[in-house]
Amino acid sequence: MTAETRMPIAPPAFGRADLSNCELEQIHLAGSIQPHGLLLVVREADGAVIQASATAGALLGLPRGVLGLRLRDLGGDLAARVAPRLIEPLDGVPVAIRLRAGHPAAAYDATIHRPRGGGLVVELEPALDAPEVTGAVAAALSAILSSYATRPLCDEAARQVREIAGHDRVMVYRFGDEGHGEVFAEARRTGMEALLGNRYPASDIPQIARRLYERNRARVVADASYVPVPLEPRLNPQTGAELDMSLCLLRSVSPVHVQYMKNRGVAGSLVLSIMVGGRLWGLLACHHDTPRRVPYAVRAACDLIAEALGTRIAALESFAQAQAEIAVRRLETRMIEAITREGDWRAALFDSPGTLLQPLGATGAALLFEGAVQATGEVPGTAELRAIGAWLDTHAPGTVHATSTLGEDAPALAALAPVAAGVLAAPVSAQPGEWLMWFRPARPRTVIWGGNPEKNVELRDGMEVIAPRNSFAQWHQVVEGSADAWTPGDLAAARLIGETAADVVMQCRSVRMLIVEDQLAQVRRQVALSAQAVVICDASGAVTLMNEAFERLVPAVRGARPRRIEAVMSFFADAAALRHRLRDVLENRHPWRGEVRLGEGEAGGRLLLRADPVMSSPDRVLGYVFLFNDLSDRKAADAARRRFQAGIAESHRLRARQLDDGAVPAYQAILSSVVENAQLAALEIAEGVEVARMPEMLESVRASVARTAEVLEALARHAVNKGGTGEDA
Ligand code: BLA
Repeated sequence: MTAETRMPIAPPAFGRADLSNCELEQIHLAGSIQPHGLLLVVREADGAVIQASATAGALLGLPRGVLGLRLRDLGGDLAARVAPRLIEPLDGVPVAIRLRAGHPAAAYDATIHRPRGGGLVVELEPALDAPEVTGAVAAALSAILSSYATRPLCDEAARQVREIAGHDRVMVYRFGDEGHGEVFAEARRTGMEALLGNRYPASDIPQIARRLYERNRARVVADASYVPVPLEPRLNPQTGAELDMSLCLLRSVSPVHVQYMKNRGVAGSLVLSIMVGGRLWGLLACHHDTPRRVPYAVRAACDLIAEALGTRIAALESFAQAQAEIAVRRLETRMIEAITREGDWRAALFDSPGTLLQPLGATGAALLFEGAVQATGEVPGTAELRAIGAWLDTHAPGTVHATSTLGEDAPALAALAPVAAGVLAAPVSAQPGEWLMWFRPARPRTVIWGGNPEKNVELRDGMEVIAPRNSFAQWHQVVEGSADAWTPGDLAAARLIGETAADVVMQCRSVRMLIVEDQLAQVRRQVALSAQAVVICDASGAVTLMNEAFERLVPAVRGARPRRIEAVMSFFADAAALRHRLRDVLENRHPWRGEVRLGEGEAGGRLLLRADPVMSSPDRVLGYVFLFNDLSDRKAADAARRRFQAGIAESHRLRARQLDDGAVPAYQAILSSVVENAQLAALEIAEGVEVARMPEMLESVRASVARTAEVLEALARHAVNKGGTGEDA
């Protein structure tokens, strides 16, 4: 459970934590110190001590106590040494001063700081002779700088710190993703049991303590069996509140933790924070089997090493990230090349299995894009890949998402664990269902805990009480159904590859848009200039194109520029019936053919309308096409044909009768073939000639037949009048 979900519970005071609230124990309001030193809260206006640890007077040889005394009353050069430092803000790393104090005066290491909430805190620890540390620090720093991998770096740091601090055991304790910790490196006295590799649960170090350790970087417990010395008075008279002891070196530590140390058999500790990128990455924990005070110089030297260690880790992690970035940049170039070469960027990702798998140490990878699925390595089936995509769409839309326990997060997908217990996914577009994903199989593995991680509760007198671990026997836990965790580096690489792919997708789509727009413009020009009258509207009925041929046919639309197809139809007569037809076309997607008449003022012309819905799939309509044919031309042509037929027949009959008179059969045969020829010509004309020109053409043929007949008749008459026979002609 997180601190947030527990917020309604009042945070327990220092030393009053129980199982329900230990995460929130107010450890910075300890109200007490470790007994080997003393703490004074000084009113700066007059230098008077207003709050002090209960034994301060005794330690300084002032049997009546120190409350109300001025700093200058405390003996030695205390006041003189502290005074010059008071011009500093003193709100960060406490300032350390070697000075003398007390009656008789003795040497102390003093640290002064101003806590949040006001006041001046002066802490005194009897001075200890420190070994010369500068040489050791210099050696340690150069060793740290020449390390090129995190583990040997931490081994080296543990060794160097042990050299300087002299504790029996020095561990680099590294925090994992779930807050648990692992002994990542260790230097120990020979003969001691190794703790290297052991894992401890997150609850061993509460979040509130971790936040404190981000500010207070070096902490000492000199003797775990100490009896805390309370501050007197408990509340600061100036603020009326408890003293914020976050930065106090002598702060009494949580009794839960003291018990933990005792359970472990640790009597003295020095713990340093390892900060990487502003976050508590881990701890340098030094344990000693016997009580051990730490001279100021040693603590400072170890603090420096922890600081350098954190910086070096940050550098190495960034280096790993930079390497991933280089690999991804290379991939980007290849994607763009693939577009030019193969017209498809996806080819670059799938041309060899290592391309996608290697940068993330994944065993499988897949791309869901534009409805297609491509995959490499060990991956679930296509339907399952789509199911993962759908799950991501609802649970992590638009973000990089990582899990090493897919089956726990999405129980419906638990069966995929043998190939995909670990999923790392990056979106490649803003479109749902377009993901690049990587997979890792479930890998049963043994986690070695330094004691049963769940045994933080024990029964005392029949009551459940919280208790820090008291069995540190190794406890082996077999973890099943989960994959190796994705590292921040994996996440960074996935994010980069995803972003790169998204860029390429965007670029591709933009290029495609330009090409399609160009093609559209061309087609639009062709349609606009076509002699065939057409109106096109989109699926909603909005007119997207109305060509010139249509405007010539219905000149009234020129000024009106109707925006909807319904409005176009209002230019035709019998609007009510037409609207009914139109609704059937638009709503039921029924094609329709029929005759329409132009409305008033359009000279009553008749048109044949072909209305067709255009479907891209059975349930998706792209729009509608309305083609208009001028029926007045066609009608005129039909009439001309009928006139032609009638005319031909007539001339045939007439002439035939007249020729019969003279009865010259040869003339009759000639006329028959002339008519036959004319009818054939008329057939050709009707098939091949434009409707508009047909009447004219037919008329010319008809006229030609009529003339031929006339000529024939004249000829025949002439022959009869001559009195000769046809045979002679
Ligand atoms: C503090 N617990 C700590 C600290 C460590 C550990 C290193 C920091 C001490 C410091 O910085 O001075 C735990 N120490 C470990 C572990 C190893 C180790 C895991 O050497 C392994 C090798 N502790 C518990 C439980 C609780 C708890 C169950 O085990 C309560 C739920 C509390 N631990 C606890 C508290 C602190 C702490 C409250 C803060 C101590 C303080 O600074 O006041």
